[in-house]
Amino acid sequence: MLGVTKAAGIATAWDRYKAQQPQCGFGSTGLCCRICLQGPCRIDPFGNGPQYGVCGADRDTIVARHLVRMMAAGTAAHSEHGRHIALALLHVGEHKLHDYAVHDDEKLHAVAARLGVATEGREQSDIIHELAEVTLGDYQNQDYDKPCHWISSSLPAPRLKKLSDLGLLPHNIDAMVAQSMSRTHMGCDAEPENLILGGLRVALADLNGEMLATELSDVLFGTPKPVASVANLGVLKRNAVNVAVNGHNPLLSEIICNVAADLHDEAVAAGAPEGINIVGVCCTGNELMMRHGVPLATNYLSQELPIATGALEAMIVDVQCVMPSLPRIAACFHTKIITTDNQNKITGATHIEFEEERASEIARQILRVAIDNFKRRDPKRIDIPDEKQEAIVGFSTEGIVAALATVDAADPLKPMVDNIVSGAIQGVVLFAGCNNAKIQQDHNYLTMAKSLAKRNVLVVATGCASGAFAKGGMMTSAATDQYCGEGLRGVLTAIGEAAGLGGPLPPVLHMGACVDNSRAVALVTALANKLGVDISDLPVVASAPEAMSEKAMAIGTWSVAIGLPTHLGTVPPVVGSDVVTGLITDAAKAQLGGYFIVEPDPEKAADSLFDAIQERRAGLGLST
Ligand code: XCC
Ligand code: SF4
Repeated sequence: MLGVTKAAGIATAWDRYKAQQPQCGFGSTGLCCRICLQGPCRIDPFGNGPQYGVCGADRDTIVARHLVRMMAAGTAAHSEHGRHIALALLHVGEHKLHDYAVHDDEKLHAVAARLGVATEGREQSDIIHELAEVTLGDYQNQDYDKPCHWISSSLPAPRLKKLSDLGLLPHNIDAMVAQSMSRTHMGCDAEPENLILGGLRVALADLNGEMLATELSDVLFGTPKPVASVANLGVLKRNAVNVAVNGHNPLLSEIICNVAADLHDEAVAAGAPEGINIVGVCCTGNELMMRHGVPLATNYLSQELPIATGALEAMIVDVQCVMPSLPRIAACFHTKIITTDNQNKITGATHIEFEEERASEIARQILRVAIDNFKRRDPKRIDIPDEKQEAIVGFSTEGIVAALATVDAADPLKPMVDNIVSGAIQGVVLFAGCNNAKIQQDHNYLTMAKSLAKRNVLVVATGCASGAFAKGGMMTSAATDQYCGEGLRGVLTAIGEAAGLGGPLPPVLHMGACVDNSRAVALVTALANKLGVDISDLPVVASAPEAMSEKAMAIGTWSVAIGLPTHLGTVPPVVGSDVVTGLITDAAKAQLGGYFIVEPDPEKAADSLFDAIQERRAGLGLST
């Protein structure tokens, strides 16, 4: 597709990245401060020029403050998404929303029990109402010593104790975001260590927000279980009205899927014999792919390219990671970009405000814009690449446990634990995070996962990592035979057969969108509890080899806080301060067990993660 855009003289993210070179060295190292109007102040990294900003802030303060602000922004993003879902649940409980209902009563009961909401003999609407109120309490509690409900009912006891002893358990998501902004205001917290502790606390609030967003979405829309899907641009159809959903929040996209079938005849009447074809982009795409097998067109970095096929009638966007360039690209084709959230508009897009109270009606209105747009297609410009990759997806924690239960119904986690102990599975790596224009799209993911799978490391993935692996053919049974070491292949084959998947489990398990990193936490928590150890003892590591967003900084930081060695393949803006770099690596390891590993080279990064897994295995007295 880049050939198409190039021939048409259309600039994409890659062209804009090139035009940005060379990028500013002060910004890259974190040594530029724009926090007050006396700035911007820059610290000379080589020690020759100025070493203090106008106010006297030094390199360590400046780097730490900006890092904390990134974490706060990431936390705000996930937690707003979570609040949106929690409010929807509250309103379902109040019988105000007629287009939504509980789709997973079992999950509702499980979550309610965990959070201390009584269920015995109660109406479902009462349970969800109280569950929503308890959840919203995590945005409202003013007692600093009372930690948020979700996190404190979800992590293993030794980890909670450690975080509590260090004063890191968040009490209120909104307050944590506000405090992060407040302490990093000009003339406030200047001590790098104290700032980073604040950063850890806000990042743990991010985890709390992710947990509630994920699990309440499961209550409303169903908990994912393994399902077959397809990925890459070939999922667009010449003979259908193609509609892409892009962003993160499933509240709208779920309804779009529900009503698409109702409008089938209208699409046919408009000239599209195959009706409406919904495809996903980024994490909205992951949400629909996980729950319903909806095809995924692409992940973050190539989100402009579905437009260049000339066959996309509309791209409906909600929040986060939506490129503001989309309407400019769309103007060169017939595609309509439709924004739907009043806090997330883009110049040049059509805005159709989404309201949960009128969800189906608005979803139909939006789809009719797409149907009506079908006639504006230019048949001569249609160019859909013949690239399509099958993928088995939908491995929520419950989905994984259910697959394991086919091997041992009485004790589902036992086969996994036994295989980790025997060394057939050396460990587990969670791939999360984004694409980044600084890296060839998906390259680090595929390189690292292949390298680790060969060494018998089980891979789970979320967010744009999932998109990379789905497109890259790592979510098929065939990939297990092709890429896994003998031990891992044996285990995945046995489970796949027992679970009736018709072949081995794939080497990479799709756990969902970026908010669904909380699913991976649930999985490692279950493993830690089963073994009676802390998360920091497990041979489990995390990696964001193509990290880009502020959300990825928040996720990476809580991953460190819960005890995981966490790799970043892009260099965060911290290298201007040895003190801050030391805090998030060596000091974090000593205090929390988790720490950052920054390594742009994917082969070397895979080696470092494998070493970290071996260190953990040795710590547990397991064979290495
Ligand atoms: Fe965004 Fe979730 Fe990153 Fe992808 S992975 S670029 S945050 S869409 Ni979460
Ligand atoms: Fe400069 Fe200090 Fe203002 Fe930052 S806060 S811009 S270092 S004067």
